[in-house]
Amino acid sequence: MRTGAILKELQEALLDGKKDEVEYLIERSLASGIPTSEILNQGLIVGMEKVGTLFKKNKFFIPEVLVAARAMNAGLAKLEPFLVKDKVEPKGLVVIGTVKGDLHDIGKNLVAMMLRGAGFKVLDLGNDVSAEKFVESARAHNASVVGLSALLTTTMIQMGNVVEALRDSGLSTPVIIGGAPVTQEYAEEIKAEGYAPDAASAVEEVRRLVKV
Ligand code: B1M
Repeated sequence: MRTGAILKELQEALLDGKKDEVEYLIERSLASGIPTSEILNQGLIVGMEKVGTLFKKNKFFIPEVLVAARAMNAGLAKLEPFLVKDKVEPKGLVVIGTVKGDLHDIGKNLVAMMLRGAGFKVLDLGNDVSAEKFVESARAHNASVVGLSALLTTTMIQMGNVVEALRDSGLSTPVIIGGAPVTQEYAEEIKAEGYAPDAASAVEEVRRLVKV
């Protein structure tokens, strides 16, 4: 099969959330000698961008996105050893987490998966994450962006504390925030550099922040 056709099939398997087929098509692509960077960029990432577009247009809903994201993660895991070998540079590292006191993690997980799908490295700190932990991780991993999620009006105030803690510790790492109660106005108020209302926009916003 030609390179274009096999990568198109890979995108379609991803859109359908067919994890086993994604893994199989990656094996076939590698066996056919398609470069890993091409499998990643023209197959998986283009496929995931299509998922993001469909999600934004309300043609895909959370279950479809989660299934596609699971297939994407399986594909990435399959490709990872070869990517490391071929030294395909990630686009940057995003430290992400749900803020202190908040246990909601579904939206944050979606954002993390979409970012991985777009070629970013993601360090997911989980939920109920303290400002100190965000600072410590951003510094230790030289993060390109820090991503904060909050679903409660009572916990979104923690986002301001994280921005303040980062700046107080001398880090200028840009911060992107999101979650149901969060708004662009709130981002401006707490001096966060980015805001996104959904996972697909979060990818666009992170790209803008790291200029890729
Ligand atoms: Co709770 N909960 N919950 N809850 N819960 C809400 C948020 C609530 C709106 C329900 C309601 O009353 N109508 C309400 C908040 C009210 C408020 O503050 N204004 C609420 C409450 C009150 C509570 C408890 C206090 C209930 C109680 O115990 N009395 C409690 C708090 C626990 C805590 O956190 N300390 C609680 C607990 C829970 C569960 C544990 C049961 C469960 C969470 C399970 C889990 O996450 N693992 C839960 C759930 C599921 C919800 C609802 C029903 C669904 C949230 C969700 O996952 N949505 C929610 C009602 C609702 O939102 N309609 C509710 C789907 C998800 C994909 O969307 O997270 O918005 P979302 O993420 C989106 C965007 O916001 C954005 O992109 C995502 C994808 O498009 N986004 C980002 C999110 N993070 C981003 C980060 C970014 C960028 C974009 O950049 C980094």
